Amino acid sequence: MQEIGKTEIWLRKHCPVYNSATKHPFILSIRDGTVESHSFKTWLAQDYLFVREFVPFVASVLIKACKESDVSDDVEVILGGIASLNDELSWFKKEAKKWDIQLSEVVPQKENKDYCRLLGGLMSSDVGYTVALTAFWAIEVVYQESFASCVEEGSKTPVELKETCERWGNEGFGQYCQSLQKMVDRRLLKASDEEVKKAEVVFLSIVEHEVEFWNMSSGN
Ligand code: HMH
Repeated sequence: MQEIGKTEIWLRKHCPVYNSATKHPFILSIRDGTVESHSFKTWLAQDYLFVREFVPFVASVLIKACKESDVSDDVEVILGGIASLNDELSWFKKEAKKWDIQLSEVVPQKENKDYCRLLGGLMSSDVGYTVALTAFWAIEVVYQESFASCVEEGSKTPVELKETCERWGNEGFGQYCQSLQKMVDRRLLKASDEEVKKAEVVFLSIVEHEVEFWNMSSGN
């Protein structure tokens, strides 16, 4: 029998807040086909700005992995993540054109700025690899699980939003998130109690910021 990892324990323990991120009204409205186009456009524009800030954060995780990780696979997984972010930024530009959004004119909203400030803090060299990696996994897995629910059988996602949902909801992205989760669990096994506690706090904080981020789009 496989032993259950710390991340799985957190997901169970913090199930209500985690579900409020992955089953947020905005996501549910995509899934049931009732989403308003202005909501989707708000999300798209704000997420483009977020992803631009996310790139240096992931780069900082890569640097920590190069310095601290004794497993070379970690570096490869994170580098793969950076490579797909390059593609993702091009995709955002293409998608913005489709929706008539002028990306150069988009102003970050408060929730977005707050989230990017959290990322900025996690880039500090005072934050260890395990904690930074935990944040990285949490950021990716919320999107993966949210959008996967919009492409699963029975979902009524509008056809023009399918490609967006597939970006994060596809199986490959799911496997990538599982790799990240295994990396986190492996690090947590060797971490001090204090470090494990810090990682859990950061996990929760990320999930809460994800809820706020979706709130921007559903106008809550
Ligand atoms: C707010 N969280 C947010 N945006 C994203 N693009 C992701 C997670 C996944 O990369």
